[in-house]
Amino acid sequence: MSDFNILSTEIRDGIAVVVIQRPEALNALNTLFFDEMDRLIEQLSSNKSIRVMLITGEGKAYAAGADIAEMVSKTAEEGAAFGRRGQKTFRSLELLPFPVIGAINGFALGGGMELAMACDFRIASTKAKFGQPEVNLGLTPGYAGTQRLPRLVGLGNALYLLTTATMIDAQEALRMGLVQKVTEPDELLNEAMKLAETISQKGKQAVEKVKMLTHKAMEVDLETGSKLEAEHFGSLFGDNSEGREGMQAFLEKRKPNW
Ligand code: CO8
Repeated sequence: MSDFNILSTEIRDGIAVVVIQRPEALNALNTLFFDEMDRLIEQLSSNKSIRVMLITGEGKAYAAGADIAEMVSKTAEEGAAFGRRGQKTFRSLELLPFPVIGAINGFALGGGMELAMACDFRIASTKAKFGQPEVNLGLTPGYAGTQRLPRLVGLGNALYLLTTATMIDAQEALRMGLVQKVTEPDELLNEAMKLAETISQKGKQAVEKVKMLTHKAMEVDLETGSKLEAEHFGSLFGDNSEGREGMQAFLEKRKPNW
């Protein structure tokens, strides 16, 4: 993956650690970022050894938004296309079979916060700052921020953040449920790696199914989602199945051999 300019990726024991490296522009998300992220998602989705992905940023930002310099002169059609392009990338990220953890090191603003929200869950450093400042620029979010934010923090919190452009710190983000854990800055990557390692020791198919089913819960009614859960639950049983080995290992007081 050496032909990437903005994204550096290292794969260790099934954990892909991705760092956004454009610190001179606070990791602002430009076309090159989306090109590279699309290619990376394609590569990682076909790599069967990956169990978890982590995304963090270099420097004082996770990502300070879409690249304003690149957006400023766009026409209405170009603006809509730019938004759709980013939405597609973030949706592909969300649809990766394995969990994606956002390790939020600094500013996660606008498109940067939308990237964080497209991760499955988030851990933040005490230096992290979150916000959707688009209305300051006379814009709405364009990468599905208006859609994911209320799902994560509820309608009132979402509208408070979206209409006032208030920037919140990690503790406030924790209180709202936007992030799941807060750490000291120099502990962020260690903590994120620990979570990734914890997940990578579980049944791989079970984790992938849990991810898919839990996302479905946001999209379908209870009955439909429950039916789907029963089918996938059942698919983990039987000879040579992951579930059979996991349950057998419990009964034999040993670690599962997955
Ligand atoms: N785009 C382009 N460049 C940026 C961005 C950005 N989003 N953010 C920071 N930079 C650049 C600055 O221009 C500056 O460059 P230079 O050194 O060449 O002047 C460099 O990064 C460092 O930034 P600052 O000097 O401003 O750093 P400060 O520490 O003083 O301030 C802030 C940090 C508060 C984060 C400040 O940089 C800021 O307010 N940035 C903009 C935040 C913002 O408004 N983000 C939302 C952008 S809009 C968006 O994301 C919409 C997403 C959907 C798009 C859909 C398309 C249709």
